[in-house]
Order: sequence, then structure tokens, then C-alpha cells
Amino acid sequence: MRADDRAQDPGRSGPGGTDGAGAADVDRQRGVATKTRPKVERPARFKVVLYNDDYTPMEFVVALLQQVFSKPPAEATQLMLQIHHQGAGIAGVYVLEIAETKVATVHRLAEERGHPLRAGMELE
Ligand code: TYC
Repeated sequence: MRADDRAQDPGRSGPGGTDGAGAADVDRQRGVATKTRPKVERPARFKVVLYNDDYTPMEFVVALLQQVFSKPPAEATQLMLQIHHQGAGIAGVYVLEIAETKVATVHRLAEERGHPLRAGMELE
């Protein structure tokens, strides 16, 4: 699109667009131009926390961080060691339903193998 087309482009949206939200509204009774801001709320996000324990094998945690949290191998190893040394670490940040599913998946995979690995969620 050319720069001089942009001002009249009916396709754009969002603040200042032509979809009503954020457009200047005229209060005809008082003749006062007012502006309505659209209220767009971001969904809450949750940190999925992995806790250290003395029994879950390091290799299991590294594999889980790759498979469940999509960490590249080197990052998964680093994060596992950080959890091992510091007691806990953030495996990822997600919206509620995804975070809940990640926690449940960690617990299911750990239980299937007889490991005591625990995960939890914290509001970001
Ligand atoms: N501390 C475990 C061990 O020495 C390894 C481990 C790391 C366990 C991270 C859990 O979230 C964890 N085998």
C-alpha cells in the first residue's frame, strides 16, 4: 500500500481504526467530541514451576523439558541443573488451561515411571 492510501484505508482496525473501537465519538447533545477506549484485557499467564527432588533421574527431567516444554537439548540440561541446584525453576509460561495441562502431563509421565517429580503453577 502506498503511504498516502493509509489514511483512508477502511481495512485497518484497532485504536484509531474505523471499527468503532477507539474512534472519536461525537456527543451530539452537548456537541462534545469524546473518545472511547476499547478495553482489551490480556489473559492471565501462569509460570509452570518444576521442583527438585532427590530421586528423579536427571536424564528424565532433561527429556521431559524437551518433550513437554519444547526446550532445545542444551537449554533443557541447563535448566535441569538450575532446578537441581536451586530447588525449583520455571519450565514455561502459559495461559491457564495450557499450564494446567503441562502440570498434569508432568505428573502423569513421572508417575508412569515411578518418579516423585512435582510441578506447580504460579500466577505470573
Ligand atoms: N535432583 C535430581 C537428581 O540428583 C535431579 C532433578 C533435577 C530432579 C530437577 C528433579 O526437577 C528436578 N537425580
